[in-house]
Amino acid sequence: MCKTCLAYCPVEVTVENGRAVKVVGDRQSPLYKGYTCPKGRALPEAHNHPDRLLHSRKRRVDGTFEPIPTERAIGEVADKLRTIIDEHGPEAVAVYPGNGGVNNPLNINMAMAFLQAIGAGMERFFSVQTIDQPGKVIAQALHGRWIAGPQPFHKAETWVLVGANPVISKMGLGQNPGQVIKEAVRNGMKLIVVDPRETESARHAHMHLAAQPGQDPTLLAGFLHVILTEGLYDRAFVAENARGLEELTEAVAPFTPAHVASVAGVPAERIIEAARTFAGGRGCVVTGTGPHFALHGTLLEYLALCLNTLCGGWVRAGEQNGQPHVLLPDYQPRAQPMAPYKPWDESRPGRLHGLPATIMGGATGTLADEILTPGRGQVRALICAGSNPMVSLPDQDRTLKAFRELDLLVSLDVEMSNTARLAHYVIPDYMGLETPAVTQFTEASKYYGLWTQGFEWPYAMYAPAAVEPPAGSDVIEMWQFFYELAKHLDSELVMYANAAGAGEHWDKLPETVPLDMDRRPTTEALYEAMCTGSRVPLAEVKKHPHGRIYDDLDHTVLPRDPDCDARLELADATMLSELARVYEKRGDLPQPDGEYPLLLTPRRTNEVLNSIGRTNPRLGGKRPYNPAFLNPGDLEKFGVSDGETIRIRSRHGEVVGIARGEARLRPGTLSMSHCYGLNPDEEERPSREGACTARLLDAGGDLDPIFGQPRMGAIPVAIASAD
Ligand SMILES: Nc1nc2c(c(=O)[nH]1)N[C@H]1C(S)=C(S)[C@@H](COP(=O)(O)OP(=O)(O)OC[C@H]3O[C@@H](n4cnc5c(=O)[nH]c(N)nc54)[C@H](O)[C@@H]3O)O[C@H]1N2
Ligand SMILES: Nc1nc2c(c(=O)[nH]1)N[C@H]1C(S)=C(S)[C@@H](COP(=O)(O)OP(=O)(O)OC[C@H]3O[C@@H](n4cnc5c(=O)[nH]c(N)nc54)[C@H](O)[C@@H]3O)O[C@H]1N2
Ligand code: SF4
Ligand SMILES: [Mo]
Repeated sequence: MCKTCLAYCPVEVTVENGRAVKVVGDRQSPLYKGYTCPKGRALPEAHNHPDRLLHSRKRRVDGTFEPIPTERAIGEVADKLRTIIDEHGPEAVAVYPGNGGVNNPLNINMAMAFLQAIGAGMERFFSVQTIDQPGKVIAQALHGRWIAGPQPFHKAETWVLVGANPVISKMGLGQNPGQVIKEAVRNGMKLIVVDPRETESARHAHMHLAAQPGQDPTLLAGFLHVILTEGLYDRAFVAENARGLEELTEAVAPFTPAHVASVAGVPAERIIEAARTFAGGRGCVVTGTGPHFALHGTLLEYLALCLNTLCGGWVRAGEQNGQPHVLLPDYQPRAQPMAPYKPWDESRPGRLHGLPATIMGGATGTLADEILTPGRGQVRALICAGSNPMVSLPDQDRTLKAFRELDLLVSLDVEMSNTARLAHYVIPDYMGLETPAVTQFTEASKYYGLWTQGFEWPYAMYAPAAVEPPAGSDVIEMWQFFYELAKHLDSELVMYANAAGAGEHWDKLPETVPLDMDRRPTTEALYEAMCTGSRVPLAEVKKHPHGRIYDDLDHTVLPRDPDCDARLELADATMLSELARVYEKRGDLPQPDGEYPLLLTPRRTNEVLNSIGRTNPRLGGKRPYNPAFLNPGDLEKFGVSDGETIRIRSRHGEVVGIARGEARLRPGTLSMSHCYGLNPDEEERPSREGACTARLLDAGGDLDPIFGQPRMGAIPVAIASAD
């Protein structure tokens, strides 16, 4: 399987002399039918890259690196950690796992187990999700989770994509998203896309609303207004399964089409038409990273969940489970909610910004401040596990300043990334084709909110490793690194296996598996342990080398349990007061002005995954930089020509980029991909490595009050020719 992203596409690998030389999609896959994206097909070039890290490196005092045997490097890291823990406590140690670890579910699992074992706990687990869409998990907790899952996309009659572009990101739709969308539309689905760009996913849409970036909560409140005032919702479902309808109706009353039109920049008739269209069939409103970055991500997700509850987004009794289990535990889905709960704890305040402890763990947007702020719990050792915070964390200058203060920075990577270049130790990992694969991770990601990943089909697959790491290399699997580190520190690791849930409520509680600390288990054995109690035994899944759809099992949703008194919450007090503020302040978000007339919005590039693939000659090689896309009218307005080098300035920072015209973009928007560029202490070469948009973001500015995500989208910026 290609495990570069959670789509986990099955592939056919041609191996010559022990090296992968060609990768194509597996045509015999019953679900993917041969689909891959360019990143999957470029896996050979990634694995065989001449600059791939094959040995550990240790930083010298002058900043250059010397090779060091991996075992010795781990021993030295452990010694340094012991000194730091003795002096400052385990809270001084943090882990930041990233997308480079997605290829093996044991990686994150073991990173968490390691932090628990040394006593640092989840507050020192800085997950990538808290700078992604943490609002999804928080909103789901506040609204309640529908156990039987959402309507599957391929069966839905209506669908709204709010700032999500699955054709490029594969998020939400992992299997040939372009084709799946085309087919759904051909079968009658009314697809509505809300995006400042007429995206690849919008190409077949029934409606495209190019709303003002960041004003999505207002737009969704407008949809609710229309649906509630026109009585277009499912009364019987709401009466049986939800509460708070009156309060919600009152809260969205001011969001009249006229108000929404004036804030979101979409004509009132189009808002009414979109709301009626969505309510006219069964389907879901789902959200993506774009609007989540504009500070009101939780509210946005909460309003989307309310729309889904009102208009039949959830799977009912007698229908098929929307996200059936195969390698997750056997459980009986019922047409009922998990009760809402509060996912934060004010009685356990964090160190910074008055943020409470949440189920999300550490607030990654504040990681630099956690390093820079003295006191108990100051982070002094950071392990970056398949992550590249030098370009992925908001506020690059602050990240550099913080990382220079660290007593210990370790990077587990496959190349000398922006972050590895600053590390004290760099440890080389296996790559995706060198380890076995199971689809349980993708299945389980459904618990991280609506439209994260998960399978709409009862599908599972196992694949053995296709190749060995290059001969003579000294690599270690990421999970093994944490295991060895724990062993050096005399800590006992306990792994959580087969977790079916998140936060407080679980479909089934995970099994705890204490690891043998004398003899290191194999990856295979741990995969077996992780699938303990799965609906279908892993051994059975292994019999089908192309994967299998288990539609012969019963996935029918049972009726609501008569004893169940849980209800979906339509009127969470925190959310409704945020909504009132959004109304009062017309979006509650700084708007473009004469000085900063454009809004910077994020987007994804098909050839790379964040910073992964930039150095692959077959991917980044074609266009190694991230253009600054602008509407051609804006190019003219600001006197910039297509291809010209420009300075992009926000209230916080500045970068140099290359302007490109894109007619599909809403005027007033500057659309750019992230995770490009070099470090602030390196020479900027915009047409070679691109521009790091993190420099334009302020990690100490506006933060989400619950989980501390800084504003990362809809940022007012100005441009000027660099000449
Ligand atoms: N401005 C801005 N910032 C953003 C975003 C945005 O849209 N705009 N998006 C945010 C989001 S959603 C996310 S998820 C984060 C991403 O944040 P990160 O996960 O920190 O970023 P990546 O570039 O995905 O980092 C992956 C790292 O893993 C390495 N790698 C690749 N393969 C392997 C492997 O097999 N093993 C190991 N050990 N390492 C490997 C790569 O070389 C790279 O250094 O960025 C966030 N930051
Ligand atoms: N090829 C590729 N695939 C990826 C990644 C990658 O880097 N490359 N990254 C992976 C990661 S880490 C993640 S989290 C997922 C993300 O998956 P998605 O969220 O689907 O990511 P995008 O494709 O960037 O889609 C976001 C859309 O939001 C729009 N947008 C920006 N600002 C706003 C706004 O304020 N309002 C609205 N309504 N729209 C807005 C953008 O124009 C863009 O079309 O993708 C994953 N898959
Ligand atoms: S990177 Fe492409 S080929 Fe690989 S899993 Fe994701 S979508 Fe599939
Ligand atoms: Mo992400």
